[in-house]
Amino acid sequence: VNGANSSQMNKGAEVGNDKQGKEMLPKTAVSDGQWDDAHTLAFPSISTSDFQFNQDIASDIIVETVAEFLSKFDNIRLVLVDLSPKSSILALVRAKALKNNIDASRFLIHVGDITRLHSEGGLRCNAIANAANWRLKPGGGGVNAAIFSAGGHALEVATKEEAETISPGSSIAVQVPKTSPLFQTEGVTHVIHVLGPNMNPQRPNYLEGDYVKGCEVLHDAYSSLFRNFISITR
Ligand code: AR6
Repeated sequence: VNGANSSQMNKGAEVGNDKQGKEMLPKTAVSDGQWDDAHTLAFPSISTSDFQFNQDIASDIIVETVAEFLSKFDNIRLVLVDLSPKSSILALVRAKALKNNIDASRFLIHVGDITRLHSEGGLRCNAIANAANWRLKPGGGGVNAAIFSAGGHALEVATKEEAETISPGSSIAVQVPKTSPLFQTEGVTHVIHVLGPNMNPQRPNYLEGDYVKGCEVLHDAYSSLFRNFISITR
């Protein structure tokens, strides 16, 4: 898609080995300086943990929607984030992004906490995405609990003002209040709540293993997220 050569790409995407010889992902090894003025969206893998969506299928959809989005818009950058260097979704996406020649300077794979990207990861991301629940409620574990906790009460209030609920495959952008620690410490101006497809029988909107519908909803979720991000930057 883009013209990054393989040596550039390897810099940000090298795989090391831990003591057990298992695959380990490095922290993002890309200088952030050139991107200070650029628009950057960090996002977690939607639906692949608590919502139990198949990670291999999800990684195809992530790479496809990212490639499409980056080819349409210049001067923006995307960062896929997960907590563990052993994250299998990060490994899958990294391998497929390399195979598809996605510009590694515009699509980063980052190990860390999405609520501490600047303070701990040295990354400036003006927007972060949340894998939300349909009621847009704080708590419940996963990245949703982390983002609402880091955003503080102000983020909860601002979210409520935007919407009461969200439907699968859609997203809602919320401006982070200036009083929120997420803005003050991390420089995050927007949280974009996304609701992905649910393959967990214990959760609402369960798709009963229907991956035709599930893929459609996950694709819509990322498209909606990226469109919402663009509308923020304009
Ligand atoms: N920073 C970065 N990534 C994280 C963090 C974090 N602080 N915490 C989790 N992840 P999940 P889902 C990764 O379960 O599958 C919630 O309870 C995690 O490793 O948060 O869409 C909501 O209320 C995984 O790769 O979201 C919903 O009810 C990814 O974030 C439900 O879970 C998404 O995992 C949504 O389930």
